[in-house]
Amino acid sequence: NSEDFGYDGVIGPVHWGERYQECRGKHQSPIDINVLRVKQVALPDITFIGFDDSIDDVHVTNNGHTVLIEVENEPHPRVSGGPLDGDYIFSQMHFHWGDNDTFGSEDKINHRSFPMELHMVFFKEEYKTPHDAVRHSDGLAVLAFFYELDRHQHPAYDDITSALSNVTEPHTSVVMNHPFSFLNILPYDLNRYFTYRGSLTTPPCSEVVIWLDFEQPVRLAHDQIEVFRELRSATGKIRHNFRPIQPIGDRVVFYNID
Ligand code: 1SD
Ligand code: ZN
Repeated sequence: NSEDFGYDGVIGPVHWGERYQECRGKHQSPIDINVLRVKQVALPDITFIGFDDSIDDVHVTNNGHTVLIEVENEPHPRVSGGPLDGDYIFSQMHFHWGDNDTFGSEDKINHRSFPMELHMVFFKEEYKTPHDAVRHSDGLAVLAFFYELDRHQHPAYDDITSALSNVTEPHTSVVMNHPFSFLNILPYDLNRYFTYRGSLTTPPCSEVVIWLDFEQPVRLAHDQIEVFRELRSATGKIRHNFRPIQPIGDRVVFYNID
C-alpha cells in the first residue's frame, strides 16, 4: 500500500529500513557526487528515441508521494547508449522537491542541493515490464535532471503546472490538455552527465538503477516550483519528498566527457 512510507516522523526515511530490508543496502540512492572524485570517461552517445515526438495521451497523477507523468499510447519513448547495455523503455516520470528553493533535489553535486529534480524512469526492454525489470540489477535507467531558479517562466512547464492544479488531492489524475514533448522540458546539453549504480529512492529501495544525472539544470521560475508544493498527500501538503543522502561506499561515479 502506498501510504506506508513518507518523508517525516515514524514513516520517514530513517525508518524505511525496518520494513524494507533493501533500504539498508550498501548501494543506495541518492548520493552526494564529489566532482573531484569522479572518473572521466568517454561513453558512446546516448540515443534518445521519441523525445521530440508530440505525445497526445499524457496522464498526470498525484499518487500521494509525488506527481507522475505517464504516456498511454505505444510506442513509448526509449533510450539506449551511454552507459546502457540494450534498450530502455519509458515507464513514467516524476519529481522530487523541497519546502523552499534552497533544497529538494535527491542527488547533490559537491554538496549543492537544487530546488527540484525530475526522474524519467525507463525499464530494460529485455525484462518486458517495469515490474519484472526491478528483479534485475540493470533493470531500470533513470535520467535525472536538476532545476535551478530563473526570473522567467519556462513556457513548456505551463501545461504541467496547470495539470498540477487539477490534481492537488491525492490519488487524482487528469489528461494533459496539449500534446507533450519530452525534449521541450529538458536542458539543452544532454552530453554531459554523471552516471553510477544505485537504487530506487523510495521503498522498496531496490538496487536496480543505472542513474544518469545530467549536469545542466533546467531553469524554472519560483512560481512554477511553488505549484508542486501545493500537492497534497493523505496527511497534508507534500512539502518535501526527497530522500536524504546515502553513503557512496565502494562505488565510483563516472563523468561523461563528450
Ligand atoms: O520514487 C520512484 C517510485 O515512485 C517509482 O517510480 C520507482 C520506479 O518504479 O522509482 C522511484 S525513483 O528511484 O525514481 N525516485
Ligand atoms: Zn524519483
